[in-house]
Amino acid sequence: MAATSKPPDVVERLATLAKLGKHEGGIDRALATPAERAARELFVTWAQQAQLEVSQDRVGNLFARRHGAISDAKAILVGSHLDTVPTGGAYDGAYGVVGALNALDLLIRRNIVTQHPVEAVAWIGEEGSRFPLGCLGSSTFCGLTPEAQALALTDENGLTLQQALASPEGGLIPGLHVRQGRAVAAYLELHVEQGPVLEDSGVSLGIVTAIAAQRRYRVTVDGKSGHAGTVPMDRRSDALSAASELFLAIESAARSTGDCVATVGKVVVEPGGTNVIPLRVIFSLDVRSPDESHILCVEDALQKAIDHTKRERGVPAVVERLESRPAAPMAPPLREAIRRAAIELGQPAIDVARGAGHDAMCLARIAPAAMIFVPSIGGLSHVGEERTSAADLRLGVEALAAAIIEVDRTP
Ligand code: HGY
Ligand code: MN
Ligand code: MN
Repeated sequence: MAATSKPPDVVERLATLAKLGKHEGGIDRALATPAERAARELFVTWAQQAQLEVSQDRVGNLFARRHGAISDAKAILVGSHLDTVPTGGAYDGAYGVVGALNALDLLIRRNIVTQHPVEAVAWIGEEGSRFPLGCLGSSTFCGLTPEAQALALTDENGLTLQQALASPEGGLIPGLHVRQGRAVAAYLELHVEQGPVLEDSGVSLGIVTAIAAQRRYRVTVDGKSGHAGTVPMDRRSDALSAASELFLAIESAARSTGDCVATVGKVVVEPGGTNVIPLRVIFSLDVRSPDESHILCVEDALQKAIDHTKRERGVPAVVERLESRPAAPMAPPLREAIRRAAIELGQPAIDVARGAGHDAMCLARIAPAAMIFVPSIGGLSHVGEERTSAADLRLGVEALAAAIIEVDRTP
């Protein structure tokens, strides 16, 4: 492609993306909604501008391929996700997708031909905000989630992923080549750190050492309803009071392990009347640790607390495990390739171990994977205030392009 137009700027593209799903509390781009579909369409438009070969798999993951010198070589995949949490920021996920497209654009403009094909990727449904499985697109691509199981997942309105992907306003993008197969030589993901380590250290590039193990659950607590004004306190089986005991047991167990983080992020109280004793509470639980045995400690503590509330309050509870991802060490040869790339750019880079989950933890199960972080201002993420400086955003794209070249040379 003759590089006539000016190179796309990652800051401008992210500002364009950030308008999709924008509301006063941040950005909401849940999978297969019109805003998230519009973001996927932008990916296709930008990929076609760079004359990359666009394809889409059956669950909606998007790929933009640049051929390499060795046509039948496995591809180097470089990507992240375009969906967000309900109050997301402009950078979590989107930065890695735009960064991948812009890094490929840099290679094209500089006439740098890689041996391997390189594909920019937009994974669907990484956040698990609408369908109850995180890394939905990448885990299906990697064969960790059977495609039929993914398509059968239902949202809170009982709509299946398959039905959502069939909807004209939020579903699959029509007319794209259907991507088959999952031959991957290596995977790179550029992401904002979502924590304070880089900012505290004054270094702009982070090389991820490993991604923590993560488990997600749904807990259903069943009590007895009744009139708020007439049932004496000693004759209640209040589902919300019982659930509150479980919340505190989870918190103290996580604290006691020293490195676990446990979060009850969503609580539904039924029937939800101000003068009705709660009949049922359904809550989400997200537990992570670099050491999977510590997650089991929290699971055990929760079960003990459930046994206690059943005995003492007559309120039983059931735990469903929705997702379990082992810790994912990042591939040392790729980490060294990123380190060499940083040196070429004359930039310091430090190792960072982080708790956020990423699509890289799925790709790491089928190929060598590695991640590059840039600083998050104030360590903030999953909030509308998520920020990263323009200089760091641009540096990350240069580092990603240099890392692709280094990885391409790594046997
Ligand atoms: O939950 C996570 O760590 C990721 O943002 N999905
Ligand atoms: Mn996220
Ligand atoms: Mn993310």
